[in-house]
Amino acid sequence: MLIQWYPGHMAKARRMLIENLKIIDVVVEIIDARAPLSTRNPDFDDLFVQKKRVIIMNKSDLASPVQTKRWIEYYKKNGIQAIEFVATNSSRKKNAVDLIEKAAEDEVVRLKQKGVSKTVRAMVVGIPNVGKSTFINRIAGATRAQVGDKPGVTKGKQWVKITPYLELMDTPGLLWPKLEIEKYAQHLAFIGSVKDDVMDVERLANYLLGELVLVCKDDVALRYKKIGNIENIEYIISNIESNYDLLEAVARSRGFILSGNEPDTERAARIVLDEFRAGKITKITLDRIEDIGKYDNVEDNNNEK
Ligand SMILES: Nc1nc2c(ncn2[C@@H]2O[C@H](COP(=O)(O)OP(=O)(O)O)[C@@H](O)[C@H]2O)c(=O)[nH]1
Ligand SMILES: [Mg+2]
Repeated sequence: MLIQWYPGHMAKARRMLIENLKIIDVVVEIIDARAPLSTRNPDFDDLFVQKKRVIIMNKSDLASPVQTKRWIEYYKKNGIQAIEFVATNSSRKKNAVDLIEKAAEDEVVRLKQKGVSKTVRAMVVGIPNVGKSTFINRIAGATRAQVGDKPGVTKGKQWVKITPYLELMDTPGLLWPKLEIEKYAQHLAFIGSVKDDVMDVERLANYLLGELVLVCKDDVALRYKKIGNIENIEYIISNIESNYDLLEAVARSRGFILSGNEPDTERAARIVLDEFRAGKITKITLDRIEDIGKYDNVEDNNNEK
């Protein structure tokens, strides 16, 4: 799957981020709860090793609640506090503010004992489209950060006062995901983090259906009835690269038929992607804890060649 990011933008965004790191106390990492592995930049651990960090599992309205809880426990075991979040919904703002303040608490207390009132400075970081701008707007309570995908757009440093002792940088730090791992690239494409016009949408939607059927066949069959009628579905999924049976079943379920009784798989593909991204098929977490390291090895092998 060919995906083109913009190396020039990436280098610049990374430089900006490292520059800004010097003046901040807490790094707020935003990830997409549907893909906690795929939407994390592999450099996070190295870049932020000296910083207090928290993880916001955003878009948790679209993810499996059980899986999100498991991920939060996993991060906690690794010494990072994380919360589930829905940046498009106002109800949990306080959880995020508490989380960030708590991360800097030791330092605040230490300085207080010296008679210094410390203002905690936090920066939001993440890969494109995870909801960084929406999060900042939600926390700041105004439309300060522009929502949309415009990598490389930079402004002067601005701080938004969240509480008397907490300030948030209004420009998020931008990093890129690890696209060399095919599985991660695919998951990013499923959730809409990669522009569809650089990909074959039919192939993409067909792969997505294969992955969904493996995890939650009943939900998929409930939405696209003819998928429930497919025989040998395991065989079809294990040969997903050489057939479009799942996508054709979606087209027939919706009555998307072309002349000659041909299923309109292109139209079906767009519907599947749109409905999945809107959370209409099911709430699903594509990256699971048991997948940690599973695909990284594949990449290591490639490097040795
Ligand atoms: N369903 C859902 N959509 C969200 C959430 N947060 C952000 N979005 C949407 O995701 C898209 C990308 O958000 P944006 O803030 O521009 O991402 P950024 O590139 O990281 O700054 C927008 O369409 C948002 O409305 C969320 O918690 N749930
Ligand atoms: Mg943004």
